[in-house]
Amino acid sequence: MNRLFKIMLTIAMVSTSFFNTAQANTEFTISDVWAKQSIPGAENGAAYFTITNKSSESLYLVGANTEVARAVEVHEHIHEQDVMRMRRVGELEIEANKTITFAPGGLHLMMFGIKEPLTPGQTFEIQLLFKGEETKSILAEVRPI
Ligand SMILES: [Cu+2]
Repeated sequence: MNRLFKIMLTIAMVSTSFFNTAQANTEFTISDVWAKQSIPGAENGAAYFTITNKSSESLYLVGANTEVARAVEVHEHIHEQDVMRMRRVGELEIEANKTITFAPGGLHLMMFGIKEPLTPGQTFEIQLLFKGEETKSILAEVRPI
C-alpha cells in the first residue's frame, strides 16, 4: 500500500465515522416481524413486529414503506363508545429501555393497496422510518390466518 493511498483511506474512515455520529444511532432491536396472509378480495393488510429500544433516549417511528403495497401507515386500535376503530399514529414514541409489540387488535402497520395477495411462507421487506435515524429494513414473514 503506498503512502498516498494510506492517507486517503484514513480520511475516508474518519469522514465515515463523522457522518455516523451525525445520525442519532439509537440502539434498538426488532424481532418477530410478520404479516397476515391476504384475505381473498381484500386489498389491505397488516404487519406486526416487536421493537426494543435499548438506549437511554426515546426513539420515534414516523413512517414505513414496502414494495408489496401502495402505502403503509402506523395504526392503533382504540375503543370509542364500544366500537373498535383504527387511528393513524403520526409519530410513535418508543421510550428508553422499553419494548413495544405490534399485534392484532393493537398497534399494526396498515398496508394499503397490496399489489399481489400475500401467501403463507412468503417474505418481504419493510422499511421503517425513524426520526433522526437511518432507514431500517426488516424482513416480514407471511403467516396463515
Ligand atoms: Cu389499520
